[in-house]
Amino acid sequence: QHAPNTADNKQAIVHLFEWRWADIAAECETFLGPYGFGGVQVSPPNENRVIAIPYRPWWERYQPISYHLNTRSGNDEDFRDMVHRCNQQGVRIYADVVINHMCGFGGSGHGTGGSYFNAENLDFPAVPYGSNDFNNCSTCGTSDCKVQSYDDVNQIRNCRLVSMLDLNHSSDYVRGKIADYMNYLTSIGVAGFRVDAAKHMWPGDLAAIFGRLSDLNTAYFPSGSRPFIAMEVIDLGGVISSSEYIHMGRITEFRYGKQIGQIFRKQYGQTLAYLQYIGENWDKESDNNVLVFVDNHDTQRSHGAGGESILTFRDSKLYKMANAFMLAFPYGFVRMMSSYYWDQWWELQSWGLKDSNDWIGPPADGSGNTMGVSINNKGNCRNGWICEHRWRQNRNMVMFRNVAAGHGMFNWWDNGYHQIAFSRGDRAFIAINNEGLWALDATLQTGLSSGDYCDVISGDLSNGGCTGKTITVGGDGRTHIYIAGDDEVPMIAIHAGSKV
Ligand code: AAO
Repeated sequence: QHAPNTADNKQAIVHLFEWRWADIAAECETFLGPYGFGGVQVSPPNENRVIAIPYRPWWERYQPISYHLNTRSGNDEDFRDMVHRCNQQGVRIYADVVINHMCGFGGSGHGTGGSYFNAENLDFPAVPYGSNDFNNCSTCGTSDCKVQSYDDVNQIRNCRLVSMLDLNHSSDYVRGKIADYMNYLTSIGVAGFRVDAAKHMWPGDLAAIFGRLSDLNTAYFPSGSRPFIAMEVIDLGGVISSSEYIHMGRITEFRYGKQIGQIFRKQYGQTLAYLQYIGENWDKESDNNVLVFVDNHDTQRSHGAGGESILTFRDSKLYKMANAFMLAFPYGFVRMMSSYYWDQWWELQSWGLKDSNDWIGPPADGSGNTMGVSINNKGNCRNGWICEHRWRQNRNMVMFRNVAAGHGMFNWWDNGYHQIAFSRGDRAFIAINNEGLWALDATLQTGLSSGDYCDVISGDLSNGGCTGKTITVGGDGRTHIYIAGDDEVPMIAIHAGSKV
């Protein structure tokens, strides 16, 4: 379904990429609950192949060995404990499910949970799957059984995505095994799924699988609640359209992050003034059908789509502005990215520059165990975890979006270039200045009732006072906004919940 099953109609989730379950549970209690986050997308919880060369890359988790819950993030017990503790805080868990394929072709060994597999004979006894459960090379039709052309629908859906063994989803048995896995997660209390590589599965097969899904666990959700579905479909034009999937749930709208990146980077003559039209009026699926994000775990390392336009934590000023816009603007269900750091190593390939370190896995000890997230007394993450979601500007805009929920965009203003402002009904107001040189200096309609408001970009409302700028709105709803061109974070955001 399209509705995310959040508590209290909360409006945004965060992807805690590669975090351990124990750390996510603690984060729900100490941070995500109090700051109004609706949920967490977690890395794939099922057992995966252990990749030694390169050493323990992040992408090994996209190579399933079984549906046992046992990974570098934790085991079955840890997962259950996390789901329970997060739900207690009104923070939902969304599982990334890798159901298009098993691991890459070739070799044999044991997965992260110790299960044996043979990827030469297509044998996964811990499910169990055998060679009959996979698409064979003749239904695929390419010489090496891999997807070679993204212009061929049959190849995309019946061949192996970068060599990974492609399950035959027309099989009743395979559908049953996948549905059992997803239903197991639901029984624990997850609220829904991010469906990996949905573009590589036939919509009819997915519909059959989703038709077998159970209702959510009534310990946490009203009876009859259906799992939220966000399908990873990269549609930047091409032979497969996201519109083939939207009757089943939301799709990941990759065009959004690409356009946002281009606009804030001022590429191709784009300006912030265009953002007024960024929703469905501009070449994208409608509001209710999309999951939107500035970057994700693929696009931040040039896997997937969007290329050099994508904004990440590495461009922190523009990234904060792009996230703030996304959280302020009424379009789509929002997912924020939370990353770990790695050193990039750019090398020239025949097609252009590539980061040869894009495989590097999460912060880990010498034995490959993922390290816990440590947080200093200022609330910032350390030891390699970036925690974009904890940056004040990002974190406070989540509350802005919750406060503005259900109110449309009004009072749009722009200077024709890189300065914009708008309100969300009478609930919230934001102004952004991406000019660089020129100040935003204007008297604008905020839509808000008169009073003093704390700007949640420069500070926090704390003990009835504001640690940042205070904005005074007059009886006519107007206020004078001044944002210097070289302001460290050139935005102002106020809302009904930030009244001093
Ligand atoms: C690894 C190794 C491989 C090895 C394999 C098996 O890297 O060398 O062969 O193991 O041993 C992740 C990693 C992969 C990794 C895999 C398994 O990214 O590198 O392979 O785990 O460990 C396509 C899919 C999309 C997928 C994306 C990465 O459609 O589903 O590739 N994303 C998900 C996950 C991702 C994961 C998997 C799927 C697999 O989020 O983390 O892979 O479970 C076009 C197509 C897109 C296509 C892209 C990239 O995009 O349209 O569908 O995404 O190409 O191939 C312009 C075009 C745009 C085009 C884009 C390409 O923008 O307009 O259409 O250029 O950049």
